Amino acid sequence: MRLVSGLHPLIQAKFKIRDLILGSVNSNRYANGIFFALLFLTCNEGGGLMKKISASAIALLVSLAMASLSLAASITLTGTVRDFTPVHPDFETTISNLTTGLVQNTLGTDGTPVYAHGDATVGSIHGSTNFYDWYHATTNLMDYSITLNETSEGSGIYSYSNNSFFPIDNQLLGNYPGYNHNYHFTYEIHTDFTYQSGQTFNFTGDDDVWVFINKQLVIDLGGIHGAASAAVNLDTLGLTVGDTYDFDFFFAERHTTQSNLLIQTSIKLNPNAVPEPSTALMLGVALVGLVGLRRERRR
Ligand SMILES: [Ca+2]
Ligand SMILES: [Ca+2]
Repeated sequence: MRLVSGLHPLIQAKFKIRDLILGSVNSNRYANGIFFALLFLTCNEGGGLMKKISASAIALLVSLAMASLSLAASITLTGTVRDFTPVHPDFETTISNLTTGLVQNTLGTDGTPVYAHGDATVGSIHGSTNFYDWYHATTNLMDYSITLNETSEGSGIYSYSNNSFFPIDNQLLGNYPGYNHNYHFTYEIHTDFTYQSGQTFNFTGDDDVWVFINKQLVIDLGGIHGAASAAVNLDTLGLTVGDTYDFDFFFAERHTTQSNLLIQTSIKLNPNAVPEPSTALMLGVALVGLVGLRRERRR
């Protein structure tokens, strides 16, 4: 918290409100917006206006509290799921176990992994033409979002944990006959982040997972395998503190019966989805409170 001596006590109080909200939300743009709206009202109309506590002011404070609650620290990431069946040779095929080096170390120019073994079958991937389908198929696909929640308030550690990651059950090509889930799919997420020293990314899951940071492969868990873990310390990647870098995540569910997806990271990934309706509603209520307060003051 930063308090500047000599400022009107009311403005200092607003700094406190802003810092309180900043400490609990993923993005600071809402908190700063509320803060500067409040500051504008004070400077524009004089501090004397805040001497009386009106019904609108109370409504505003309640709205701010609700908006703050609805902006609990979390990161929602939206990606694309593509559905397949064992008709495709790479799915429900031989269990290869964990196989590194299946894709090239640098992300392809179209932003997807490039199979590293040409027409050869490695890691139960039957050549580059079949692998191309994984993240390029133009049918049987849909958006899907996951939300990483801060493990505890202020920890700066964001987590998503799902030991039954089946995002398209009863959808697209439907469940695998004889099973209660829609197996055999891929999932990709693209976003970016601002690098700060000390950031880490940890993953546990199956089957194939590849993570690229700054277009370089940093997590390499290819193959059809049980849940496997890998971690990367971003301080080892030669990044520049304060610069923004791409983050590209690729997952594939290729074989019954498990599908695990667990992420824990201190990277503040930038949300790539629109705000949840509840968040937008609370911000709207807060703005209505602001307008009401301003009108009341004018009477
Ligand atoms: Ca499927
Ligand atoms: Ca599996």
